Amino acid sequence: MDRTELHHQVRQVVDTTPVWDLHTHLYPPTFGTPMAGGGRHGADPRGLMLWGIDELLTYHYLVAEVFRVVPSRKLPYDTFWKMTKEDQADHIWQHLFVERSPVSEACRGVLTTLARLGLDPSDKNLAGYRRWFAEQDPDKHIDRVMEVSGVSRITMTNDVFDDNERERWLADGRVGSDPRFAPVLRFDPLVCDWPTAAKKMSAWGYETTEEISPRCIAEVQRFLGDWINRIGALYCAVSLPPTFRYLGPDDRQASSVIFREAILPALEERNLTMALMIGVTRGVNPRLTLAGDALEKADVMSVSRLCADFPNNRFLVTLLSRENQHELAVAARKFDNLMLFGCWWFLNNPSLIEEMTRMRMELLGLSFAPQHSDARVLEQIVYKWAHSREIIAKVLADKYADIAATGWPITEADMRRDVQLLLCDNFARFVAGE
Ligand code: FIX
Ligand code: ZN
Repeated sequence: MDRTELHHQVRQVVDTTPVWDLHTHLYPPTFGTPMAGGGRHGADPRGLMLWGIDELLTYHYLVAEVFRVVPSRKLPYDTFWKMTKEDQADHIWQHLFVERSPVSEACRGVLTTLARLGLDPSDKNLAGYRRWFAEQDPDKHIDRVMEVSGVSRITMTNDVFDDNERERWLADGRVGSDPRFAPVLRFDPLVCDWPTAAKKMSAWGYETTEEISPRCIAEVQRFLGDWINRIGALYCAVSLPPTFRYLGPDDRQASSVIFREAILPALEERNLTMALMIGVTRGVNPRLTLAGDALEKADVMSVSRLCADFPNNRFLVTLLSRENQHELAVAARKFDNLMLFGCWWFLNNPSLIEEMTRMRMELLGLSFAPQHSDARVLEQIVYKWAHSREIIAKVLADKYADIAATGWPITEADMRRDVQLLLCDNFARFVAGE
């Protein structure tokens, strides 16, 4: 088989293997949706299920990009935020798609998504797209979008410190029972801002105080147990700043004490994985809200120390800075309780996905989870997976060609087995503790 044929065959296998999307910010309609659509769910302005053309266009990646071309000295941040969602979407469409070519990855993503949903991306008028989305029943639309993107399961991010989300779980625990969506317990303030977390938990009936006493630790464990059970968490997750350090057994920083004495023992007891997403500097430009976060390099040695000091815990790890990726891949060679995942956020660009996937495969073989979508708007899974599948297939085909050149045979069954590991089973088996 020549390289072109091999590439074609790998592409076919990658395109037809269902993905378990292991980190998203998506929700089923039970969490409410601001745009009702043609189905049985009424509009809920604070609803968490985001979908449709206006949400796609006002994705925070595109908000950051539109302020590059219409700066805040022309359209002040406050004025933009006071506009309706439709007006914001019109503004972004006009300036990023109509007045210049939409070549950035986030812009291209909107076009791929429209095209794969069967819409005509050359239609420069938003009215037609709006009509089409408004006719969709959100529940059935999820099935269609999952089918088009080849995603078999979506993993949520369920932030227990977000009142909007928390209250929905407390009102009716069945909000999370849609089998298409796996719940994940997220609790950043517990590690990043202990005083605030302690105050909130105490208001919710847990005996937590700013000073971390043994009683406090027991109460954090009770809190975690209650919420893990309530939502049926698949794993737990935090996003941490680049300044995060774990210095070992004598480290008295609040974040380290909470990890060492409360979180990790609670997760070990329940055989649950801890996901660490490290490197985000929140609110570098707070006037951009969600779009105002940036990144810096993280400390890989802290990840290694956690893996070494807690051999009975499992860590899913992704880092935000490109500069950290080589060190992290080497760390994963040292610890079997460390699973690398995804090309996170600012790394989710074709050039960087290719570089990272190639390097990871060279250092780790097939033992990593190459991508997650991080989608915030349902239909984004279409483009995020279409674009990443293309790159994963390209890298894998090159690697197969290299080993085939030695005389090692590669069958289609081998390809299917390998791609299944990359797109689903490495993650599934890791969180299952297999
Ligand atoms: O902390 C996170 O999970 C981040 O992925 C998000 O909060 C971030 O805003 C995002 O959407 C990145 O893609
Ligand atoms: Zn995320």
